[in-house]
Amino acid sequence: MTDLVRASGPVVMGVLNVTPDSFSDGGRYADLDAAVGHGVRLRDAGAHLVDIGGESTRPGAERIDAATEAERVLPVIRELTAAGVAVSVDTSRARVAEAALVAGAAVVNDVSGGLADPDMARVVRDAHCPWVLMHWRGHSRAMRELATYTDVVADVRAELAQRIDTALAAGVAADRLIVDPGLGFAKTAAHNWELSARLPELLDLGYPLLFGASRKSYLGGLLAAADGTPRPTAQREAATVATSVLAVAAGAWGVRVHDVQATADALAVWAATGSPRLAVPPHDRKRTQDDHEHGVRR
Ligand code: PMM
Repeated sequence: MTDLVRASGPVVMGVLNVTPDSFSDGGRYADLDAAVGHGVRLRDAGAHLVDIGGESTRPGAERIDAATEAERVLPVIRELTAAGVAVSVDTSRARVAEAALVAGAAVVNDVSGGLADPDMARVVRDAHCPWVLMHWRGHSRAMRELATYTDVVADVRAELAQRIDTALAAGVAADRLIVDPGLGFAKTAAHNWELSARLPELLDLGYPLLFGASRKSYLGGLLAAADGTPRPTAQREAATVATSVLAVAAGAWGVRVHDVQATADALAVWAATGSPRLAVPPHDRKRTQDDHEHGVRR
């Protein structure tokens, strides 16, 4: 596989959740053939990586054991890699990651950024594979109470810097690391918008940045009906595409999305227009932040 971490163009990661309860595509791909078929379609639609997860990280979700998680993801990883599809495993368990790498996964996508399992750094170091370190403060059941920050961007940046330092101290090579702000993980809608508006401050860490906004509930809240009913998950695609283009234009390395075709098409338009970059002067970033705090939609 070419070196994805150093890829210059935006990387599109397609989501393949093999869980019975994932919030957006829950249960639909639990059957092996259906999951493999969907993974191949994601690749054909333009996904550089298909991200396979066996445990729901939905806020409030119950945990499953490692054996169940492995049973869900390993057959799908084996079949997809045999079909030539590049795969990442979405897990925060070292045991599952290790088995997934043996089964053919090329990347570990760890929503806990190494915090959930102290053995993860060893697994990643020995495999010399890319490791997505997402910003995380606790398992799904607890994350709502953990959404308190002094300045969400500065705090997420500092906590990601700690995760990077821990990984490097464990012997993981710097050029294997990718960071992710972890939208929706111990974050309110206002936190997610502020992180989106101030991505350059996270890019300043000097690592490739993965952005995962696809279909998340803060988009449902933004697009809520007049009576406050959130926009249903399946109707958040245009908003997802907008987040993808804006994140990439701000300098993100990649985006993690459910509808790969829609985002790949939008990124093709962005590339054909000369891959324009957003340049947000600091005073404008501050204004965006203030607007969010006062509920102004820009
Ligand atoms: N979000 C989810 C799961 N895994 N991984 C990364 N790196 N970044 C994310 O934002 C992220 C993730 C939750 O969303 P899903 O249920 O649609 O997979």
